[in-house]
Amino acid sequence: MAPEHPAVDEGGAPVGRRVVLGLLGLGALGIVGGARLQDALSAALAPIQTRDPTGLSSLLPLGNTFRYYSVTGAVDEQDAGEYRLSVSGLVGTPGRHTLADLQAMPQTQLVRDFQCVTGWRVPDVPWAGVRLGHLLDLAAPDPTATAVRLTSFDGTYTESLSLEQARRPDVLVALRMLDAPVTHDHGGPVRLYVAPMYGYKSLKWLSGIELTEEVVPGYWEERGYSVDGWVGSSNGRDDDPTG
Ligand SMILES: Nc1nc2c(c(=O)[nH]1)N[C@H]1C(S)=C(S)[C@@H](COP(=O)(O)O)O[C@H]1N2
Ligand SMILES: [Mo]
Repeated sequence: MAPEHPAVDEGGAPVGRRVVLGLLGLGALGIVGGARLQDALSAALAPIQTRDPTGLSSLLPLGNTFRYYSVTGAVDEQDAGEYRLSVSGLVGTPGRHTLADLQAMPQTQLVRDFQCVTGWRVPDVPWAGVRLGHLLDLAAPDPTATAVRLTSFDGTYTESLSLEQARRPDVLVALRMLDAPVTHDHGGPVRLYVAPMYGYKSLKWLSGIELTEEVVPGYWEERGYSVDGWVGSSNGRDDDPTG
């Protein structure tokens, strides 16, 4: 069985243990009762699975839908007009981009799977946004920079990519997901989408891109996950990355 994310802050967890155990019982019935009961169960659970900081609902027979993850409790919504994305560190030209700035830049669209390391996967998700590489070009990294450190306005989560990974054409500063602006729960107004890697690399509520001398391991990487979170060839890593 796929590993669970290690224990997270359960401050925002509305899925109580009894609820989950009860639903697991229903899930067993669903296997007997067939697909229709599973559909009903998925519908009934929809409000719950959107708030699941523990990842426990991934044990339930929900089908291919996104789970909501946050290592912090509630994250304050960021007004689109107030949003800023800073680009700093070892750069010639630091940046401070508004959402409108980002929307005016060249947009890249991808249709790719999203796969959490705990085992759930959403196939063929439409994504759109600015290539991280484009923002790096604008910032003119110093020759001493080899990596980027990504920070979130949740105040806690961080991620990292080597400069080479960050410049891949399938790594987006995503403004859209599922054919709509990225919702708050999914990390909006702006999140990262690292198509060839597991979900934990796709930092939500993106607020900062910092150029660093070395890779600085991110939140889950400090807790045992691989810094290079490549998904197997199933997610297109070995295919044309622009496709
Ligand atoms: N800021 C922040 N970004 C995050 C996380 C998080 O807890 N906080 N969880 C990561 C993990 S483990 C996954 S699988 C995806 C889940 O994205 P979703 O909540 O849109 O389904 O977000 C990733 N980015
Ligand atoms: Mo994940």
